[in-house]
Amino acid sequence: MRNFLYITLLSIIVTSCVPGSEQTEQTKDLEDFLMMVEEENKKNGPVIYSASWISSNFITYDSQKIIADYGTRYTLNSLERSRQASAFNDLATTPENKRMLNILKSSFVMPPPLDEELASELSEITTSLEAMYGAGEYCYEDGNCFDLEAFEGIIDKSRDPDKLLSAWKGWHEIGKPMKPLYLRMVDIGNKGSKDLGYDGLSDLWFSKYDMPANDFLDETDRVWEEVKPLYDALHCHVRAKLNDHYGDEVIPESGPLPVHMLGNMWGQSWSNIYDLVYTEELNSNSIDVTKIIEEKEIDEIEMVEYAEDFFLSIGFESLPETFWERSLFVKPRDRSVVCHASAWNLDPTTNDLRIKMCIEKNEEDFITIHHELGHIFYYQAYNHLPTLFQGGANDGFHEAFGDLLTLSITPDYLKEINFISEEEANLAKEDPIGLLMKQALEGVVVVPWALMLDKWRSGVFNGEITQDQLNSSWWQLREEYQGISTSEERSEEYFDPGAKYHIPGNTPYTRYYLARIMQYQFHEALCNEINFDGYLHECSIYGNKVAGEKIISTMAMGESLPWQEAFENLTGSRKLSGKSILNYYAPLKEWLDEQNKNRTCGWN
Ligand code: X8Z
Ligand code: ZN
Repeated sequence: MRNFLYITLLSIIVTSCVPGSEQTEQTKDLEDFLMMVEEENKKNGPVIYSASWISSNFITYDSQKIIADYGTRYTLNSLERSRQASAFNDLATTPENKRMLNILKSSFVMPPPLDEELASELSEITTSLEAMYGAGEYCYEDGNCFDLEAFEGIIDKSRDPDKLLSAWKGWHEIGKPMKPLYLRMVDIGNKGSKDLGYDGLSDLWFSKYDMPANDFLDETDRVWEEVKPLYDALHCHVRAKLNDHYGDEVIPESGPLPVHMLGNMWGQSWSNIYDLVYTEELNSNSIDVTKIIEEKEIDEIEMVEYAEDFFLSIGFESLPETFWERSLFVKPRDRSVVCHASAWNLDPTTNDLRIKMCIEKNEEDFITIHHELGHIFYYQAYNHLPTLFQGGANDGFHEAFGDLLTLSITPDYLKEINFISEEEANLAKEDPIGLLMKQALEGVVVVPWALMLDKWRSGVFNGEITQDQLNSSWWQLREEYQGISTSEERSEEYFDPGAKYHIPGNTPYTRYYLARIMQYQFHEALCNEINFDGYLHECSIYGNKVAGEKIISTMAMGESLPWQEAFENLTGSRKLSGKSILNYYAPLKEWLDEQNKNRTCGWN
């Protein structure tokens, strides 16, 4: 529960000093205040973003020093503005003003108290954590060093259990030194959140959804209960097929799946083991986008151009020249950068938009590029709004639109952009199970992971997970939600959560859970809107201006209204639901149930 006492007291001070008849003067003060914030945001935002861009693109001693200092000053100023916003609380005369004040008070991720020393300590910690991940590498005794991309080269492709385990363990060494920093950061962040009137970081993080935090968390659990049978069926089938391939020694017939055998460092997407889990004869018809990219010699920038073209086809305006000039598309050979893909809105006034990504020429990154451009076109669609409303309807919306478009990368779409022939498209369509399996290994597999990650974080924030349980609780939750475990005991000496970008990077993760649920609700609603008749997985909105208009008008609302309004604009509903993802995968679920008929499923 939020603590309103601090805010109310300040409001009393302001209102009690001024006689009631001067209400309009106070309202004017509020308007002046919001105008001042707007001017300040326009001036300071681009500078802090530029500093941040440099520090992520060139991880050096100096760049980290500069960003830590800028970060401290920026945060202290934001805290001061938030304190002032609280004082105006009772004076907001319009829903817009109320919402702006609320955004000013709640848009922190890891706030320090309004104290220079603590703010500076926190800023140094968050900067170091991000740099430790970005510049992270593990060196073996023979002097050979591997960074994340090098380890992923093994994890994503190798089928040798020993090599896989060694690569997995190598990368996870990176977490160890993060642990004390992480704990101290949480300590300061909790203090800061309490000063802002929240119960702590967890309350701050989950109070951003236009409903009380507990109601929101109940909603996320309710939807997971809907989706879980689909995940369980997939898990059961994947385990059986991996067991067939590797034998009992590597993949036990029952129990959780070993994380290093799933074709992804975190076991959050299993599409790299598609060929092992879908061995039907028809799988020779499946489309290999990686192979097409290689054969057509499509380079990194051309991959981004294909994604841009999709957005343009549904009515978006093209990206500014500066996007192409200033983005980072290829991993530099000579320096450390934060390679984890991101999309930046550096200066809304000049439409300075960029992505930063170490693109690899494969299917996975082709999908991720669409994800990132979803952010970029969202920025472009709402940059006309006041700065305080320049955000997603909620953070899940911001993650959802790029993913939504990737559901439209159908065989017909690939034919349209000349990736495959008509004959190849028809052959692929003859095997809906193959197409859906490929999608599900990414789109369904990620769901419990995206839910559990912040369950862990929230437990750490509110003290339910204590310092001596950081790693064990992580693996307990991973087993409970995902049915995934490690093949060897991981003691508290390790800090395995630190090996996932969003933990040292302090990026909330529930947004991806929301996105992965909403993207199917959006897709189903748009396919109905355009009167598509057929399997949902064959529906593509490519080139469809009616669907595009729905998306653009929703994006253009930014954060100016409760997210339910934006949701209704797009889907006609105001509620999250797992029904659409179930509808999308219905043929696969039926097939999986048939495959699993004589198998024992589950992992407890
Ligand atoms: O972090 C991302 C994006 C940047 S917002 C690349 N994603 C999550 C992840 O990588 O874990 C997209 C899918 C989930
Ligand atoms: Zn994203």
